[in-house]
Amino acid sequence: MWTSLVCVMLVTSPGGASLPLVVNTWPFKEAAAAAWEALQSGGSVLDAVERGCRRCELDQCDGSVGFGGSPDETGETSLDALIINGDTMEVGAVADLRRVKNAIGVARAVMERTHHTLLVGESASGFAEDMGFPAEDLTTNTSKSLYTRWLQAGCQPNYRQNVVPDPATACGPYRPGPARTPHTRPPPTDLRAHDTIGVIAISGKGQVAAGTSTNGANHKIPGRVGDSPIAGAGAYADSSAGAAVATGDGDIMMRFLPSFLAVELMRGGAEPSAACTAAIARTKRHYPEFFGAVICANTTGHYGAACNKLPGFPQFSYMVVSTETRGPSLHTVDCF
Ligand code: SD4
Repeated sequence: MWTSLVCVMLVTSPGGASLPLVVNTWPFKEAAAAAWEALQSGGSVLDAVERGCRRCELDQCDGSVGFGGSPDETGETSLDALIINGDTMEVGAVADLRRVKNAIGVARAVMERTHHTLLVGESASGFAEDMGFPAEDLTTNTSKSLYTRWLQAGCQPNYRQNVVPDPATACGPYRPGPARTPHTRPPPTDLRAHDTIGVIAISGKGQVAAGTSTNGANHKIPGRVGDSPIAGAGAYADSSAGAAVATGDGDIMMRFLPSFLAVELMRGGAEPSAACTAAIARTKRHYPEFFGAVICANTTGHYGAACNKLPGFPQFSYMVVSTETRGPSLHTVDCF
């Protein structure tokens, strides 16, 4: 990932104000460029969000987006994605999508070709195929070898607790264990396994859209859905305020709707950096060691980000594109 960044301008100062604007999570420069190009060629903010997320799905950004990453307990990759139109408050999302690579495209089809908001699992795949998305195997040599190594390591790490056999040492199948004790084991900490693409696009007229795409958490239990396809959790957008997108440990973050919270704070007048900080602080109050970051932008073109400081995660990087940046620019924020 880092080798692709050598040509990227590094900016550490807080965000200026310029519209149109694209902001996305992590140093995913090609995604930023794709979203910006969509806007520059006359596309809508939804097109920009879709193109940015799609770029990462095709590039398999960090192995955390698109096919061939984050195999579940059975070795299969499944995808979560969401798109939200901040003008109309229409939302489309898919979760636990299987055998279809273009998760953000399917999310947009849910938004534009149904009256629903979220489709999941095999039925979402069936919908996608009906809408013309090809069914393909999402497994790659990389995901196969990740899965094989996990099996050889006794299925470690995993997301089970209070079951037998002891999930800290053994593979399943698991049965319910003795009386439930909350948080008996810490969740797996694999910072590299959490690099969801989240894109915010704001037009020159202040139209706002946001979206996400991810293959979720490595070695998740089949059926697990993260924060990314949940409106208000993984992303939120409202053209009367702004947008926010989240990345990190979705099992924790989705409990606090950080993207919704940040947008509501911006609506109340908070600067984007302050809104993001408050969203992280809310989660941190309950889970001081959660892994996560939020990026925020408002309708005047200001932007910012915040992240929870952990060993190995002192700073968070994100991309910004506007007419002022002369191409995708890499920004960093110190976590707190
Ligand atoms: C999830 N939040 O499924 C996603 C994963 C991620 O950056 O990386 N987000 O929990």
